[in-house]
Amino acid sequence: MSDKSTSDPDLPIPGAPAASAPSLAEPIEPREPLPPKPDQDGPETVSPTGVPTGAPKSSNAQSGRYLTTAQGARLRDTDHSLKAGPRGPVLLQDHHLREKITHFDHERIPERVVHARGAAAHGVFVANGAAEGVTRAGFLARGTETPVFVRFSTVLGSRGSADTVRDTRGFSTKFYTDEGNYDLVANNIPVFFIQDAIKFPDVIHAGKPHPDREIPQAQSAHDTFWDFVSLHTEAQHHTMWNMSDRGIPRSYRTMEGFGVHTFRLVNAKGETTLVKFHWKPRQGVHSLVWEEAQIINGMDPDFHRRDLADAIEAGAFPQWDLGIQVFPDTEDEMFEGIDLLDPTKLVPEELAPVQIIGTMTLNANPTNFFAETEQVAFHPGHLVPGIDVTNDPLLQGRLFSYIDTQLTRLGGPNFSQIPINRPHAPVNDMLRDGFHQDADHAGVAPYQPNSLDGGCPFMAGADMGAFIDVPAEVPASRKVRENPASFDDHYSQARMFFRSLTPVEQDHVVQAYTFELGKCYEENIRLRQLQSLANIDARLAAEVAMGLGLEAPEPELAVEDTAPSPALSQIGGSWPVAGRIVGVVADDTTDLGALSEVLATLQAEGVVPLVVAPHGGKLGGEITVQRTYLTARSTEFDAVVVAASGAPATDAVGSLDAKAGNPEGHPSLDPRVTLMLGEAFRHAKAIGAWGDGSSVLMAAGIPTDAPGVVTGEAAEVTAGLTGLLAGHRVWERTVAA
Ligand code: HDE
Repeated sequence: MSDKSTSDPDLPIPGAPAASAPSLAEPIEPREPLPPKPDQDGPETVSPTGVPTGAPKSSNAQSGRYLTTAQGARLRDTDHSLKAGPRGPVLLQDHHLREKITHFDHERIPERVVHARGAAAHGVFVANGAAEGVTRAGFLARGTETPVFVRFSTVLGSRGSADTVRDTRGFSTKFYTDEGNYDLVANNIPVFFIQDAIKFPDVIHAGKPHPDREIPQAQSAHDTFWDFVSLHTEAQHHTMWNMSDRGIPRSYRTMEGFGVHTFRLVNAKGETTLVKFHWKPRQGVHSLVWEEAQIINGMDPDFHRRDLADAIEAGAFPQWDLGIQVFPDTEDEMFEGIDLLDPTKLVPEELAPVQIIGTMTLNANPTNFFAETEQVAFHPGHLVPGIDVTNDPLLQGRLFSYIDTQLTRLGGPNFSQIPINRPHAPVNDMLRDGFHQDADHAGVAPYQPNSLDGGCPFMAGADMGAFIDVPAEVPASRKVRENPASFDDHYSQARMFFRSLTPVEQDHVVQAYTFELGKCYEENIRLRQLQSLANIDARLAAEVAMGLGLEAPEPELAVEDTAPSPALSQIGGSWPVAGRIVGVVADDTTDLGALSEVLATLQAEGVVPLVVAPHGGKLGGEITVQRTYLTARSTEFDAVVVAASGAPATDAVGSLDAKAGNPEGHPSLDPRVTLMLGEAFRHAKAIGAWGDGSSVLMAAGIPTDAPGVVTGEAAEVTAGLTGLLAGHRVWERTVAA
């Protein structure tokens, strides 16, 4: 057969209308993608709870009226494979079947090797201008608004692990600035386990599940972790933070964030300053208690993820102030005897106050978890003019690691073209081709210099907003594999941290070490860790040793005493109550008028009341029940309050007789309610009851005159509760307070 039969455009097609054929002489111009067809522009996109997401309609493929293949062909059937007769074999030619299954087979990408479990949100950062004198970064100029995307995470667990495990938390922020993306890849703990990046695989191998059985998941309470940190004592300071309440935050919204390393800022005159970055939550810094964290891991492993998304959806937008501690850029890079290049050391705020340079508000949930939260790629080397790195050996190693990991995780070098990673500043690079290339690069000369593409692009001069590496001196030295002597002190700041905590926080630290070492099988490991504790604080070592049934060792070296830093304690102060959650236990006999008033008063304060009742639906056909005795657990609430029963007038308030005033007993007397109250009491939460609701407290063994328990008229009770919520917990109630 002649080739002419298929390729000659002039060949007449029988029955076809005569038309002028297009010229095929030149390649056609690339064109913009077509707008969506009307039937692909579906209904408004909404969140799982029905709130409009604001995402463009056409971005949600499922909303289009007709299902199509990936090539846009409409489908008549997606439920049956193409077969040779209803009982016949399936035909290989069924493209839709193969496309659907093949795509599904490849839906998973490798999870992050660390920080696999996370949740994220969009927001905006507004600079107050206080940093203008020390940096020329445009996004830190007064009044500049910069879109941000923030991802919070745990470190050790897999993607599907529980949120409230004892662990460090990641706090990564991508600022889409006009001068390029700036990533502040931070943690909720201001120091790190190791001083040199070369140790990172070691510490992570030790913290991850044991390679033989792959247990335990998302925990440090096992032999290999404590083996590493007791042998590698520079980890003791970070570990002390993990054992404190910081290891179990109440919410991502109530965490501080720390850049950990010292960075170098450069101002418009080229002058440099050393800084440490801090995020300060306006919601306060609050934690869970350990028993509560463990219950939540079973009841609601998505606790932190849900909390962040719910708060944003409810309009309780979390906010953080960004601050810097500023140090002179001296030759020795030391401040008040603290080596600023040692990432196991912090600088107490009492020595260098945190100066606020702007505020971040998280105000939108991601539309698609995979596209945004999973595919976002942070990198401490994503810097903008005015912010540079220092020689901290941990930071230097990170600068290599983050691109390298994305090559595997996101399947090639073009991950910055994924929408969530795209800079908002114009990009004009000469990077070409590679897997998942999304750009349709024009021109013929992606090299520099060139004379074919008009010599473009040009290089920006120093005064044109270009990034300039600070020409910092590199001291003449020999090549060595060693640390400076100032890195040798592994204990003085662990001691300072422990001694800066209040007694109740110290008690939590003792309990945490006793729990974690109690989970280790090897006695040698427990003894070695006790030795480190003895070097840090004799009482700490003695109390943990007592819990383990071991002898506390004597300190083996003299550790310098430094002044405590009260700023390191989380307890004390009064915080906004907006976004805190109160469980309101009611039933079918509850006076709906009083109940509505309580709910309205709490809502007016920004508190989120959730009605807990014996059954779902509505109470009295009016008030929506959000939780039942079956679905509620104390851990979801910051406070619990019990409504009065609608029984005849009663003298039950304050009475010790649980049934007084109501011969049948209060209808909320249910073991699940008394469990809820008992837990709330043990976990130092505010508790209230109005009218004969106090009989339910008493049945749960809760003294109505205990600290943090308010009874009386409904109005007094709600006022009392909101006051208590502002302090987060009623620590006076706990043993060690
Ligand atoms: Fe990371 N870290 N890290 N890290 N890190 C990663 O990058 C690494 C360190 C931190 O939400 C990985 O994209 C090395 C300190 C956060 O996507 C990886 C060293 C701090 C996140 C990596 C460190 C962090 C990561 C894994 C020692 C606090 C989550 C996936 C030199 C200042 C980012 C990825 C997100 C993620 C390497 C130490 C914070 C493998 C080699 C110190 C918040 O590249």
